[in-house]
Amino acid sequence: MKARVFVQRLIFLAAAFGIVPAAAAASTPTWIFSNLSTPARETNQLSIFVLTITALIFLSVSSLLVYALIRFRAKPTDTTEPPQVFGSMQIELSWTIIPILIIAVLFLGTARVLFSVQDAPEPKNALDVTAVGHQFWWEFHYPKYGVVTANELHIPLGQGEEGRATFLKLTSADVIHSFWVPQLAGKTDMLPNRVNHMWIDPEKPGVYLGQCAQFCGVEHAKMLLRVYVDTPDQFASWIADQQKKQTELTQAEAADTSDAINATVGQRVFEQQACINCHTVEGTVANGRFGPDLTHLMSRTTLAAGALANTPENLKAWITDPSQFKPGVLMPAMHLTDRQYAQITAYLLTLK
Ligand code: HEC
Ligand SMILES: [Cu+2]
Repeated sequence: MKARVFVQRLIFLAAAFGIVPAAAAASTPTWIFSNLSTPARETNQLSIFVLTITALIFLSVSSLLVYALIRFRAKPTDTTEPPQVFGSMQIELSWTIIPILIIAVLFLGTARVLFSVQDAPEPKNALDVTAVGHQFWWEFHYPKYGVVTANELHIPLGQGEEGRATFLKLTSADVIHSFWVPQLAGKTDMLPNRVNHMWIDPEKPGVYLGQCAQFCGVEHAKMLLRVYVDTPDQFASWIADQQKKQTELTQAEAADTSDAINATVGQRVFEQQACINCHTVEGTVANGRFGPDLTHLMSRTTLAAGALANTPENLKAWITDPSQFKPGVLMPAMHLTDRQYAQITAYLLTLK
């Protein structure tokens, strides 16, 4: 074999066994072996433990195999079959007992982590959040604060003196989704008519990226998830902002028929369309529940579950024809005029 072919095959093997993808993934924010929360850390330690044991088994079996292949290979001088061995109590006992012991160790180690993560008592000061999966976006409720938001979850720092863990109830409004933010915890499915639980206690403020981890339809790949871990002060002010309601149109404004492109006219146009049957803007007549809550749309950095950045141009393009960004999305193009879209956009931009 020529050296080049050999090197090519080596590279192919490395790629196939995940070395190259793993090296590339190690630098991304969704790398599963970097963990910044207790459940993720415990799961990670367990997986390293299991990997070590299985790697040792692999190494000893493969080196014994290679040794036997070389040591006992047929020699040109061999004319008869080597001696045949039938049945050996010692060998059979050892290859039964050793694997049982190994399995017992793996089982006990796994059960310990499983129970310590699953049965962790909820601290008194914990934050409760209910997360609902939708095709193809996330809804978040903060029952104690009366706050509802979408796609970008804000939670407080989980560790340290003022740390507050977040306890999540997970469910789905339609099909099965799965909540997965690798640096914070393992994935947990969101099932219709069932509530699953998980908790996270992030140790560093910042943005953590996640993704729906259960194929849920055509736009599954664009069901991205952002978790903002705030300092206690940031979190308190975020909650205070989210609790604010938007203003209703006065009777005069609602009766106004001007065609200007501004927020007031935009609100009137928005409220005359089916938008309000699917979206809520707290404090106004818009109270639809099928799509994301838009009350504080401008507090989010992305639109449509991370599909695009939340800029005025993107916002207008999105409401004009959502399927250009997410083909198969459950929000229809409303076939309004360009002026109407500009008016609605002017209104949406005020939803701070
Ligand atoms: C049939 C229900 C329906 C109607 C009508 C509808 N939408 Fe939507 N809308 C949705 C759904 C569902 C999504 C989530 C799409 C996704 O991310 O997959 C959405 C997403 C959005 C978003 C992005 C929200 C976010 O948090 O990122 C905006 C903005 C929006 N819609 C505005 C509008 C406006 C303005 C109208 C009226 C012109 C409208 N929608 C009409 C269902 C609807
Ligand atoms: Cu999903």
